[in-house]
Amino acid sequence: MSQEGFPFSKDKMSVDKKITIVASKWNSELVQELVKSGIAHLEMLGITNFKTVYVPGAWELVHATQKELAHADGVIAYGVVIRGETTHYELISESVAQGLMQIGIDAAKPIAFGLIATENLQQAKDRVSPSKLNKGREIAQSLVEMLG
Ligand code: RBF
Repeated sequence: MSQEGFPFSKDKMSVDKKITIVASKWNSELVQELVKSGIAHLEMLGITNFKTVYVPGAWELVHATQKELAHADGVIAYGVVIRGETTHYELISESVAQGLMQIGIDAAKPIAFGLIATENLQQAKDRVSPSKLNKGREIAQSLVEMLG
């Protein structure tokens, strides 16, 4: 398998931007790993102007992100969707992806897309784990780079 992720850069990084982390409570143990890794990364970079808000599920990430972008410079949206036996997986993951992209375009502000959508629980665990793919950190870094 090819190496996932991208090389991190601190070029033109601003530490004074206002950031909101929006996280869902579905699959909360996994989402909490994303939140913890994201916060640890922001703090490591010296960023302190952030807060975290929680919503019930991934579907609600869209509305909450829109609300937060009214006053924040950027949003990190974290959630986990694991494929089940219904079509809800596709419905939720695709709708949330499109919703977040549209909101970011309309607001002309960056949103880091942290919806982990996987086939099974093990894949989700590997992606959120700080000792494995550590997507929470990578997604936080994406927002920081886009804020400039
Ligand atoms: N929310 C998630 O964040 N992850 C999921 O895997 C997830 N699966 C769902 C499966 C079904 C069948 C339903 C009805 C909801 C699911 N949700 C999930 C919750 C959804 O994001 C939202 O909170 C609720 O539909 C209420 O609007």
